[in-house]
Amino acid sequence: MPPIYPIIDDSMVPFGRLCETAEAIIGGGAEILQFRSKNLTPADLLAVSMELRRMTEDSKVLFIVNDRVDIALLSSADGVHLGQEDLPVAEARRLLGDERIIGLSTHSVKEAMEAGGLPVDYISFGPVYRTATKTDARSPRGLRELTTVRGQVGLPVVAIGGIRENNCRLVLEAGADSVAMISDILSEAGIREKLARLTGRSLS
Ligand code: 3NM
Repeated sequence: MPPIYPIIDDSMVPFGRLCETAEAIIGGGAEILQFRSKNLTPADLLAVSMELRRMTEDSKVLFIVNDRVDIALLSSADGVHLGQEDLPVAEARRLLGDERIIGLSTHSVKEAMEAGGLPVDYISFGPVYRTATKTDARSPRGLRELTTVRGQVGLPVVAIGGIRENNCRLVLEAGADSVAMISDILSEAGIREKLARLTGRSLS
């Protein structure tokens, strides 16, 4: 699992700037990119996903679609990230086959341990810190619970929720294999430079 896991959320990026945002994230050295949309029509969601697939493929970046197994398949994404209320993982796996990546959101030690018995490739765990990005996010779990999850679950753990450039090292040290970030990456100009600092990639 790449240590930095950027997510483009269409509630934070105007429709017309989704692709240039992806370009900056890829140009900064990201190795994985998730597209999360709660607002687009299925037609727009597919069109944007196909374009992001094209861009990520050219750069050998893994492309993950949030929630939507159909869009992941139609856009030839590398995988899908599912929430607890999305399609059951076993059914998603039937549609996606064995090669594609499935990630599953978890929000407690119990959910994380249950995921250990499911056909998923990684779990996310969060919110680690308070976040305003996910309106229905639970209360923060903190680093100690993250470390417990790390110790109990054999799958790669992607920490999420309130993670920023200035606290991501602590989260990785607490046991996360990867840190997912939305607002800290998307909320300011200089996305390419931020990614380059996070990934340790020097820009030419
Ligand atoms: N899932 P930011 S927290 C999409 O707890 C999402 O599963 C969460 O955004 C979870 O990096 C979250 O801006 C929002 O805090 C993360």
